[in-house]
Amino acid sequence: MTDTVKRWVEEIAAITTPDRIYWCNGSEEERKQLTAEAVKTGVLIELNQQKLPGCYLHRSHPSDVARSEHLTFICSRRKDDCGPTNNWMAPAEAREKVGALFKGSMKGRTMYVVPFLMGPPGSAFSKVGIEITDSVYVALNMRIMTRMGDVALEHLHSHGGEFTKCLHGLGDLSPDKRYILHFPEDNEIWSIGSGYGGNALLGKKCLALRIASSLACREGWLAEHMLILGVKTPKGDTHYVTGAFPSSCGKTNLAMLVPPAPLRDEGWQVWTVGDDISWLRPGTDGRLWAVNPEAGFFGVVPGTSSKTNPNAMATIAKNTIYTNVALRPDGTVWWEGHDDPPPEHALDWQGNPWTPQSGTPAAHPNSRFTAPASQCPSIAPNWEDPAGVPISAILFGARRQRVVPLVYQAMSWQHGVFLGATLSSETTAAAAGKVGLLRRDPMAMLPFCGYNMGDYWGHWLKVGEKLTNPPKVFRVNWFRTGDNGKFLWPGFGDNLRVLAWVIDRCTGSGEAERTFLGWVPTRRAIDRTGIDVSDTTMDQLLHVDRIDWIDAVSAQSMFFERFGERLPEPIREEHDALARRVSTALQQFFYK
Ligand code: OXD
Ligand code: MN
Repeated sequence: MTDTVKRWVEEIAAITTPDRIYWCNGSEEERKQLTAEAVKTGVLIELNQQKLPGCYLHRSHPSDVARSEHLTFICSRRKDDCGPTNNWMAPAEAREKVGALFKGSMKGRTMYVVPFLMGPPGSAFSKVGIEITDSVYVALNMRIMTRMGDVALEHLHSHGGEFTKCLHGLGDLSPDKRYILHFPEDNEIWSIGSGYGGNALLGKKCLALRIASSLACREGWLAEHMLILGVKTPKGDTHYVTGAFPSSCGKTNLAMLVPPAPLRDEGWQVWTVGDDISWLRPGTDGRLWAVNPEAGFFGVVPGTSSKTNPNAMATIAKNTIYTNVALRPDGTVWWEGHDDPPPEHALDWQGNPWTPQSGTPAAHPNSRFTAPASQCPSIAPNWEDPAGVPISAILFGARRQRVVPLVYQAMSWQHGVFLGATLSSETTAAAAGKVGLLRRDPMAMLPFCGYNMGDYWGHWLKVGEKLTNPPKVFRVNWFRTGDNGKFLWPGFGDNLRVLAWVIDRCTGSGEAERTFLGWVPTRRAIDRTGIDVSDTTMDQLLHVDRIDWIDAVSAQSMFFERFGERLPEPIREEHDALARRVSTALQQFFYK
């Protein structure tokens, strides 16, 4: 271990004054010991080991169940570098205010030192972090979500000794003393007052997205909130696709997609590479290459079943930490949308007696599973390839009941960046706050971009300049509803039908019509064999409405205005061009 790591740990121990310091090595022996400790102290509840081997349940504090975006700050030296979509705190103020909360905060507790590697061992993509935490739950989750322990220290030695300092403390868990701070110029993260995944497992959102996006901008790559999957076509070639969707919009389900029977019989197959984060670099061949920096899945539980995601069900059948689900009398777990009907009696996510008549959810809507990626039946054989996988297509997707068609293709990389920049979605339970409101979520990175979002779009454009063979870019929306409020598209496995069109477009076929939005599939371009989607429904799914888009374009203007000078000119041009196309389409409608 380097002296820098040792010195930093000593420095933090002097401030937080733990009773014990424990260095995690990542061994199986250690997992057993930490798990036993967590069970003894009530942090974990052992589940039925016959039915769910290696599985445990954790109940969080009831006020600590989702990411706290309003308490998340970017502490860049200049406020402008943080941009209008992030909360900013001056670094000196942050260190003073939050430093005071860390003082003596680990007294009577154990401080765990968790070295971790994001990305495959030996890969040029990979980065090392060291998390100091007083939560055994965090240490055990980090063991699943990252390559933890000696493997990280070995990478540190052989790759120049640079690492992200990640300091986490539970504090007293009160929301008014909760802060998640990022110091991009110092490669450092401080988080106190929350044990929730996205706030506390610092390798994930804090390092792999906020800090990494800022490093990536300096180093010429991209850190994105994207799943990665591979699609093998009946011809036998495999195409890799990434998809940026806001939290709780189905990234895990799409990444683990099981082909519907008629497509499976034709020879289609889907491989999972990652379900949440992707790090992308231009390759020497002019293509964009991606790795999944994580080693596990921290997925949303409710709605997961053998019908919606059989691969996830198989993945979470063992060695899984469940957080905030319901506990059945036989020591197994249950949640809304589970294969089994509601149990007659259970303990809800807070440990209170629950029956179907209780009128409250048994599992928290943002309850989660933490499970090793290697357990996923569809995990790609090359998911840990240090070189990554070459990307053919990028999808930007979100929840939109109206306005946005099932799928359309951008006309160029620049137009694709504009599609990402204008992504908006109805809010979900993954972040604290109201569910179902429309919010702008560029590239699904609104809560995760570690610097000025205007500069971030500029960086996307620059990366595009390095690609002689860039991925094609698409906007998708599985969530369009009809007049009766029901989803028009079956979704889940049938999304492969849309992916098949996407791949056709990447390989030079696939019927499409040019509209003012971009290339929209013709009614018959998406295979509907074996599903009950009529021509009329397909027309509704693909409909591009001129009046709706007048409103959409003016909402985009208001959003872009917030960036002032930092809005890249090409994005402004794309927006003006869309406005012109919509207005021409409208004139054609009135005067035809
Ligand atoms: C997540 C999130 O946990 O996006 O992946 O909230
Ligand atoms: Mn996510």
